[in-house]
Amino acid sequence: MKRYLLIAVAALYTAFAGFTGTQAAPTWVDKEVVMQLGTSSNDFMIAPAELDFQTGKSYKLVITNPSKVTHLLTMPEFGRTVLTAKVDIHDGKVDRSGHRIYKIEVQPGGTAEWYFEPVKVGSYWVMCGIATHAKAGMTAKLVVR
Ligand SMILES: [Cu+2]
Repeated sequence: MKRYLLIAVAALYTAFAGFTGTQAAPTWVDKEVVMQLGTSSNDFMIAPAELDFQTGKSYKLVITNPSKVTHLLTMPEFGRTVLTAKVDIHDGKVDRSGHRIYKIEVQPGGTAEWYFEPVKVGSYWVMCGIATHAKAGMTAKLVVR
């Protein structure tokens, strides 16, 4: 029953998302957050290293890549514990199954906008899925309270 409710909510979000452009955040977005993959001087980091979210709030996560190499935001758990409304990719791609998001690739200079609502409290590690980038420092923690 709970599962059906979640799907219904996700469908509702998708319907609303259809009326919005990609520039301004839809009115149902409670908070816009920016996550940066790498830097313009090619440092291997994710900034900020920790992001806090609250259940029941709608987020627009803007993922940028100012570096000169491709990065692949990889989420073993986080992407399947949130309700995703939509993902807009500008130069990159998304690996998803329905509204479960596993990986978001962002090309150099590209951005991705991920609209979601966290529903499960917890701490989730995310990293760059490109070989050696995570070991070089491209990890971050997403905390849902
Ligand atoms: Cu990377």
